[in-house]
Formats: sequence, C-alpha cells, structure tokens
Amino acid sequence: MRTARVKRRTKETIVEVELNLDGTGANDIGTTIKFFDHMLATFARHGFFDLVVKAEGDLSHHVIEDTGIVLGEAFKKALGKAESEAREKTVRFGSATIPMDESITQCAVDIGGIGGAGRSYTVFEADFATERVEDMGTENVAHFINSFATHAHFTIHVSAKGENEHHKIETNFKALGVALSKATRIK
Ligand SMILES: [Mn+2]
Repeated sequence: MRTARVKRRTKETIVEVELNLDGTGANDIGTTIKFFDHMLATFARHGFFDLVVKAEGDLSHHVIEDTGIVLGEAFKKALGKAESEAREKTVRFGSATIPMDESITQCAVDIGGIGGAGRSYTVFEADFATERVEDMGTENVAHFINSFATHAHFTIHVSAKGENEHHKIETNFKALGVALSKATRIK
C-alpha cells in the first residue's frame, strides 16, 4: 500500500496528513481556511488521491506553507525510497492542461525516478490581479506549491492565465492533481 501519515507540530502550526496514492479521490480537509480547503479537495478528487488534511495555526500564511511541507513529506514517504522497487515502477513524469471557463493552467511534474529522487525545483508563472480570493492570500498559492515541491523532492512547473482569480487558482490545483496522478501511477 502506497500510503503515508505525517504529523508536524511547531510553535506556529499543527498539521496532520493522511495520504493514499492509490485511492479514489475521497477527502476530508480542514485547514481553517475555506478557500484552501476547497483547493485541496479538488486536488485530491482529480488526482484520485485519498487525502485527509487537518491543520491549524497562528496565521493563514503559516498554515498554508506548513501544509505544503507536510503534504510534500507524505508524498515522499508514500512513494518510498529512491532505491525501492515501488519507486522504480512509477511513471515518474506527468503533465496536464486544465481549463475552467476563461482560465487555464499547464502543469508538468517530475517526481524523480530510481536513484534520481531528490531534485526539488519550482517554476510558477501566474499573475493575480487581487491580493486575496475569499479567505486566502493569492501570494500563498506559489508559496504552497514551492513548499510542497521542496519537501516532496519534486520538480513542478505551473503556468496559468485567466481573468477570474478563483478559476485560475482552481485550475492550478486541478492541474497539479492530474499531473501528479499520472506521474505517480505504476507502470
Ligand atoms: Mn470553485
């Protein structure tokens, strides 16, 4: 079973993640930030990952950043060690282009192959016209993806355009989920 449970507690946040890479998209998300919950749920649903995320903390910036860290650690743990047989059998690369009305995101990922795990890199190209969408700061989208990529040891490229910031961010998370779903599949 490619599953992981990771809990992290600091002076700023408490984050707990349960992940099953071979799931159906079932999710139970509670981060105290409603828009972020919506994004993580859509990430899980379209990536077919079973995902439980429970997070709370002092500031929304810290909760989002630390959720990225713990989710990244959970992916790394669930995928197994770089030398493992399970890791060797993963597809490794994945990409997705996801539209939502006028918005569109292109996402490409490299989750690392056997002996090659450990490369962390993020390229995020999207401009946001507003500082916030609902209860989430738009600057935290790139911050989340970078924290996630760094701790999962993934390379992630995201490029998005659109007019509606809610749609644009939603395509970011859907495209990341779909690209990772492909990359984490067993050959
Ligand atoms: Mn929505």
